[in-house]
Amino acid sequence: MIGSSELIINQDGSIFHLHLKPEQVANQVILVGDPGRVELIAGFFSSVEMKIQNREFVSLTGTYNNQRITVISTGIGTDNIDIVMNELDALVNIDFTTREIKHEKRSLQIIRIGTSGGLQEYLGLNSFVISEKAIGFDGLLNFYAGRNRVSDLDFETHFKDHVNWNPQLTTPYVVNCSASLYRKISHGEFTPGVTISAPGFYGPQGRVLRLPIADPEINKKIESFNYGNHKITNYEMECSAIYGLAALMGHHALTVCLIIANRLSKQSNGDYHPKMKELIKLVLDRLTS
Ligand code: R1P
Repeated sequence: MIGSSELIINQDGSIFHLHLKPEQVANQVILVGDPGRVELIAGFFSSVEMKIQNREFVSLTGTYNNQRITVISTGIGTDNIDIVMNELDALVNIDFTTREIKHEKRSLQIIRIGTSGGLQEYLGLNSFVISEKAIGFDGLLNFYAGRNRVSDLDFETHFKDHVNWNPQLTTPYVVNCSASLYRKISHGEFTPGVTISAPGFYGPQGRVLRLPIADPEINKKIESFNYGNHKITNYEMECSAIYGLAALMGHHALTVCLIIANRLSKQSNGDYHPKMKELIKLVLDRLTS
């Protein structure tokens, strides 16, 4: 039995942060960083059965193409992903009455639709990237047993050697998307890539405003890195933890991002919402086809 300090259930039967109840979670889940993006997605739904908000976590379950989908905003960062993934998994795989892990596990299909900064010249503004792999600069997965089972250790070693990884930083981990979700979503419009999830927006992604960063050459080294035919394509802040925790928990996960800034050309697209709507529609159609 899992104690009430470890799995906190609110008085109404909902889980601590998300405020969701078990029956409110669909098998298909879309995660977004920005709480405002939840309504943008719901705008495509034929019906909405529930919406709930606590802190930055806005959750909504509705129907698209006759299929039930839950949309959740995670806010920014892998620390929030730890909460969202663990609570989602608890909602479907732990019995809230007995507080025991269920024998029969439910496996969710989880797609993150995010925004991101491009790290290759060929990845222009407004392009759609699909993350085949994610490199976690954030360190979250290092806290979990089984981390080495789901991380590509050879890729890790090559990457650390290539960039001369600073040992004062947490070791990066390298995790994969779900092959079945990738096959379902990734054709035509998407550029496949490797995504770095950083534990910050400025220094951890090599941005300098007033503070110099520890390794001013880091983005150049990242840009020139190859592993087989893989190149690192983009920075964002959540994908690594979603892939890593999904792999450990037995869920399927995929991240697609709209490139709203290119770090090499130093350009950004302030008005990315029309393109984001296009990406959302594309993902909803392919997910439910
Ligand atoms: C930073 O501005 C935020 O935008 C990106 C990053 O991953 C981070 O969460 O994604 P979202 O647009 O999904 O929030």
